[in-house]
Amino acid sequence: MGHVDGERLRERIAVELARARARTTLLTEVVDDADLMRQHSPLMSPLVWDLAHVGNQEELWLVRDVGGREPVRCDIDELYDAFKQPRRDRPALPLLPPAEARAYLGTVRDKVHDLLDAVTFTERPLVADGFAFGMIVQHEQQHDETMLATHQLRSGPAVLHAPPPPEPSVRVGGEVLVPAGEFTMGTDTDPWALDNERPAHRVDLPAYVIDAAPVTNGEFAAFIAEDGYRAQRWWSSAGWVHRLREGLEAPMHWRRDGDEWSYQRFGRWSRVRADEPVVHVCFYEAQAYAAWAGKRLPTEAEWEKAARWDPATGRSRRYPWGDDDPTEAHANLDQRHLRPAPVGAYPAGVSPLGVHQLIGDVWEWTSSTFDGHPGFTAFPYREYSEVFFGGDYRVLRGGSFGTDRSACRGTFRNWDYPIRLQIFSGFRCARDARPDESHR
Ligand code: AVJ
Ligand code: FE
Repeated sequence: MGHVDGERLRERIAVELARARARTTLLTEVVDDADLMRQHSPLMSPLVWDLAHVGNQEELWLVRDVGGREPVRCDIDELYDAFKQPRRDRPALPLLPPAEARAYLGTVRDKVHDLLDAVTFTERPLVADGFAFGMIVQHEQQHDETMLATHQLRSGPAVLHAPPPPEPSVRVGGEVLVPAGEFTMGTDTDPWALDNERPAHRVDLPAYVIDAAPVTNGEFAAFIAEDGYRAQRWWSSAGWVHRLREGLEAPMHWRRDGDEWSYQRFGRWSRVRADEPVVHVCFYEAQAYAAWAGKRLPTEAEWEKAARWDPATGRSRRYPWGDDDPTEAHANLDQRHLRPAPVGAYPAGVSPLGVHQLIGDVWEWTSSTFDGHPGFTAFPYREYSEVFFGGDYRVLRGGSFGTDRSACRGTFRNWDYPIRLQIFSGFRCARDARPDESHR
């Protein structure tokens, strides 16, 4: 890493750290202390836990590991260890009160700026290309998205505000054929890609067809209207058991208003907008809808080929639109808007094959369980990804309106239990190509 590049990287890291912290601050200053300490759902931590956990991870990885500095405080490591403290138990812990948590984050961040001034981006893997800093930026942004999901679950008057997303400017619908053949999945070169996105490897897929857009509220409402929730034949056996136990009848936060549907978005109720991607559905609901539609969910590899493969060059790109970082024109990211954008609102984000809104708007459930790519090695710690492999987790792709662009790429992988719907989860459908389609 040359001197000039090193300076540019230092600047980029400082900007990204500041952007993450501004978001954390916003999400935790719009509610009062009692609200920060409260658990809004057993699925979520009190916001003040996320807050101090963000600081603690930054201390562990940057201050102590990269910097080799004295601990800021080592009496709280256990409290903020996600593996030692299950979410439902977190409100009962002797957590740092909000003012103390904020002071802690400030002290840690000051030390990180010290460190950033002094660090050389050597070939030591943890610091090469600023990886550890990038990992911590993404960690904070991921918790910010989690805190945003907590905001969606809290009751009371609205405290978050944002302009509406853009209106559609192109007509998008139907399906796109992806021809059979190999493509490169994963990456070796994206400097801040996390361990589970690596290594790059070739995957050969038969021809398939994928929806040009995520499934919309209007489409999902048709499934409800045709009694999709009551017809066991559309549901997997695990899905049906879950649907009965939870009494699922519609996406989370929906309510019937006469003949129509309304939904609650960050404390405000409004009529459900038909052309917006559906959000807050669990994997089982997505799977049932797909079966009803005569389709299925895409595999993770199918999602990634549709998002990254460029038929003109045979190369896999970083994003559907190419290798450039996302801008406002490409995708609905960064909590810039507080809801998914209607289908057709991001023509500049289209993939070479004509698939829209793969990045941003809603996380998309895939049919794949979460596992390492062939040749996976845990880095820098097993607890980020590896301990979740081989479990019951399903992979989600593409990021949501609440995902920051630093934590979103064509290779980025999210995962959760199939019953989860408090995350900003939606989906699109796929199917095998028929012989008459694939030999044109
Ligand atoms: C990748 C979103 C599943 O929030 O559990 C945060 C990210 N890992 N802290 C999560 C994460 C450690 C993770 N997800
Ligand atoms: Fe974490």
